[in-house]
Amino acid sequence: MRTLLRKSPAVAAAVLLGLAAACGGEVDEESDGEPTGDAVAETRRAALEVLDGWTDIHPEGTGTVELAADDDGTTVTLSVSGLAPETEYPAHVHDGACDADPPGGRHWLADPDAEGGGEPNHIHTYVVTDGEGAGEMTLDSDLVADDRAVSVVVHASGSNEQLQQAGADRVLCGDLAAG
Ligand SMILES: [Cu+2]
Repeated sequence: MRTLLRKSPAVAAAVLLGLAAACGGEVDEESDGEPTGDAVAETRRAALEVLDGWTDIHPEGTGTVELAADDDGTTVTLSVSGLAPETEYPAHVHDGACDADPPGGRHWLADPDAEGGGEPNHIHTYVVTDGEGAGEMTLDSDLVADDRAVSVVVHASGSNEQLQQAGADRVLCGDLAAG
């Protein structure tokens, strides 16, 4: 008679990863808060705020983003309002804080050492606003956003008058925090 109690390698690996994440959390007290590339179990959120240059153009610009990462990937839920109507805005997970220069730093890369091209290496999406300048989207990425993922940046799309007026293509930024 066959036993149904054998452990699958996938389950064993998931258990090991879970333990590794838990251990990483416990030794965090000794770190100075610098990103380590460790997985983060909790959901992180950010309030998106209008960046310099865009405060006059989109004074009501605001939004929220939620990043839920587990061993299988990351779900990004993005909501914006107060932007231009019926416009597509690219949004990315970034590796710097919103008070960095430029705001949000660079793209978060799943493999920071990878050469360009090939497999997708960063979490990029876009949100399309409705007639009122509001929009929502949800993205499921296979990439696991670790603690090097620091912020989410919403960019202006294409080249237009507003873009030139603002002098920068970064419209909104939010620093990710647990909770
Ligand atoms: Cu970006």
